[in-house]
Amino acid sequence: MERTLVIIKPDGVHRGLVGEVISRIERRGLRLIGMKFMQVSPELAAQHYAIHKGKPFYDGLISYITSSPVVVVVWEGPKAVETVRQLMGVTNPTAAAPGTIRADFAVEIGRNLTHGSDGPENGAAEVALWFKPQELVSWQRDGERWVFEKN
Ligand code: IDP
Ligand code: MG
Repeated sequence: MERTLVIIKPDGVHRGLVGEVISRIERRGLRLIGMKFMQVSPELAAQHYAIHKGKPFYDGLISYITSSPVVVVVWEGPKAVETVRQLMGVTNPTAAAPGTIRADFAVEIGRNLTHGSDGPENGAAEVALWFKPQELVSWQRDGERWVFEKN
């Protein structure tokens, strides 16, 4: 079972889109296993976005993600990473497919509402960075066999 980390970034929180984003992923069928509302420290932001250090948008990205609280959610499913990336749409909202979260609710790449892990290994690493093991819940939903073929 794959895991992916979703962040509803400060713009999503301020704009009242927390429920909308979670609802789209929830209705798709992924299993929720962890969630918290938190202020991101500069240290955590730097670790999370280490791959982007040195890029022109890096400083803006760190101040954006640390500017006010975010909601962080862990989802589990057979193809959790790909499923969330598809629901979010590509990084630049004006290039994202209609019907995706970024296309439906955002206009600028630097205010694109959500983060989703970009690969299964990265998903596992990001979950470990943001959550302690005891903050994640191992459970089975009623009716899960009607969403996951193997569970
Ligand atoms: P992703 O969030 O779709 O995985 P990444 O390339 O990993 O996209 O970039 C991380 C985040 O950095 C983006 O979601 C966006 O908020 C921000 N970002 C990426 N490229 C730009 C840019 O050219 N200008 C401003 N912000 C950017
Ligand atoms: Mg990324």
